[in-house]
Amino acid sequence: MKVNAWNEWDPLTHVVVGRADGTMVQAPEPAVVRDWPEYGFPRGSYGPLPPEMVAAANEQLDNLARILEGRGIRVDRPETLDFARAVATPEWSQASMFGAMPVRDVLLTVGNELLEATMSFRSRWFEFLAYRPLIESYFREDPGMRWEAAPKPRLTRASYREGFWEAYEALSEAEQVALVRRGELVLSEAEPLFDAADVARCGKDLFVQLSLATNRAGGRWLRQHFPGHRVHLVTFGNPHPMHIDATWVPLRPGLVLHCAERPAEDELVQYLKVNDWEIVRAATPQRAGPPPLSACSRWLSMNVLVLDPGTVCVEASETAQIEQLGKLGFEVVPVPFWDVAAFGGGLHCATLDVHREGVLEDYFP
Ligand code: ABU
Repeated sequence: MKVNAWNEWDPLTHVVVGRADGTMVQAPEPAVVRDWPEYGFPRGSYGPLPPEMVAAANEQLDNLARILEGRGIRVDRPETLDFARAVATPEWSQASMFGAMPVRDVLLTVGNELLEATMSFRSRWFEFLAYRPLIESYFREDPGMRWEAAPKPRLTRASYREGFWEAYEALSEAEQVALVRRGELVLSEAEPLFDAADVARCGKDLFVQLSLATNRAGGRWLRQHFPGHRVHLVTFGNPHPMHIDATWVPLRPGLVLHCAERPAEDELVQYLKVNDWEIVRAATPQRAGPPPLSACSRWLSMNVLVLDPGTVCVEASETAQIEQLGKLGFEVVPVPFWDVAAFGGGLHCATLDVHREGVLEDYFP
């Protein structure tokens, strides 16, 4: 058993798949208020996702685990916590936590290192505990593994821009995108904050999205932490950026899938082009809007899990995306996963690479 993964596409041999049990619509907090009145959660209310939704999501997560195991990939699962309980640090308290489905948000594998992200939601401060039994076992099994945790954030009022959401929702989309481009969203720069799912790994290059969960200080911390890498802080024309993996998805050396509704910066596009990378506009999703009770967008259609440079798992109902990837030369493994969306994402979000065969390479020489 070894921890090793340098990019998003090398042959996958060991993975963690999340669990839906106990997931909450988290209580309001400075970073986020999950108001979904149109989906049955009245404004200001919060609580556990309905049991029938949990059962349906777990069925699809278990099925993904079986599919991966059937391909000879070792699959581990986290231990869930009582996410309904209130949590506190000496500086704040929060009425509930969130869940243990989107493993990718919390943990980042870079080479032999497993890094626990800071996270930026109070409801997600303790989420790393769901993965600690696994991380401890990897640390025991692999003497070469490096176990790191980014500085635990304070998440006091100073970590958030006062009155951000009211002011932001009153802006036009163009004005919102201008703030996205400047990296001036809900998070202040008081301390480093990042979610692991804002990082796309391409060997020596790490692309880090500034978002509603990741600030410049978080990007700076990552740059200092990985001195052997080129860490690029990037933005996209998305007024609600939250994790890079439904916007900018490296599929194999020389090929990235991009959500054209969320334009990349010219500098990033040029960086890829001078290195002969192809940027492919992702197929239009089958659905017009986001899934019920989900904080994600319909672009979960491109939240794919690459098994090796020729094989990719795609949500089974996303037929246009399946067809496009087939034409790009991939064997596509269709995986029903839409019932998982409300629990924090798609196939990439729900998984964490523990081991991919391969070594550190420079794909942008
Ligand atoms: N957390 C991944 C999905 C984000 C999005 O829908 O853009």
